[in-house]
Amino acid sequence: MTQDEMKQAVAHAARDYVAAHLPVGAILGVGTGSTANYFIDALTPMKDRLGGVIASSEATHQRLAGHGMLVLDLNDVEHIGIYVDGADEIDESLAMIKGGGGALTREKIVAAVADTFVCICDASKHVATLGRFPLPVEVIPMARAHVARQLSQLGGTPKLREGFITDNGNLILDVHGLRINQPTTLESQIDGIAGVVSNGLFARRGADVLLLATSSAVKVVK
Ligand code: ABF
Repeated sequence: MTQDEMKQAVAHAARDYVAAHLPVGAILGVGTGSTANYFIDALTPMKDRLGGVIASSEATHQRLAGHGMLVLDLNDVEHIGIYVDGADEIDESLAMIKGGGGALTREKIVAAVADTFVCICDASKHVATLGRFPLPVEVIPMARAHVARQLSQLGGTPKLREGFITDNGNLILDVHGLRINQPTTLESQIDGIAGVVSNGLFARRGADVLLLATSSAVKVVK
C-alpha cells in the first residue's frame, strides 16, 4: 500500500472503532491533518449517531461543518468520549510529536478533555525514539527570540515557521536536532519557558490506543 492508501485504511478503521465504542449521542473529538481528513470523510455516513463533534482546528471545523456535522463549542461540553487524531511521530509508549500541521495547542486541549485518545497513523510515524521530526513549539510573538534562546540551551536548533500564524494568532518554532529520551520531562521543561503557549510533545497525555496502518493490515496497539 502507498502511504496515502495506509492513511485511508487507518481512517476507516478509526470510523469502525468509533462505531463500536462510542455510545450513540456521545461527543467525538476530531483531529487535524490529512489522515484526520480521511477520517472525517469516512465518518460522515454515521454522523446522525453523534451528539456532536469538537474540532481541533479551524480547518477541521470547516471540513466537519461542510459534511453537515454539528460542531460544538468546547465550553459547552463536559465530556468527549473519544478523540481521534493523527501524529507526526509516535513511540512505543504512545507518546507523540504532533503539530506538523500547526494545530498542536487546540489538539492538546481536546486530548486533555477526551476520555479516550485514539491515534491514527501510517507505519512511517512509528519510531523507537521521538525527535527526528522537528518539535513544534507555539509561542507568543513578543517572546519568540527569548524562547528560541532557551530552546537552544536545551540542545535544539529552533527555526521560525516562516509565514505561518496559528489559529490562536501565535508563531511556531520548529526545533530540530533533538533526541528525546525523556519526553515527559522535556514537555514540562519547554512548557515552563515564559512565552511558550504549548509544545508538540504529547507525553504527559499520550494516546490510549494506536491504530497503525502497515503494508498488510491495520494493527490495534494498546
Ligand atoms: C495532526 O496530525 C498533527 O498534530 C500532525 O501534524 C498531523 C499529522 O499529519 P498527517 O496526518 O497529514 O500526516 O494531529
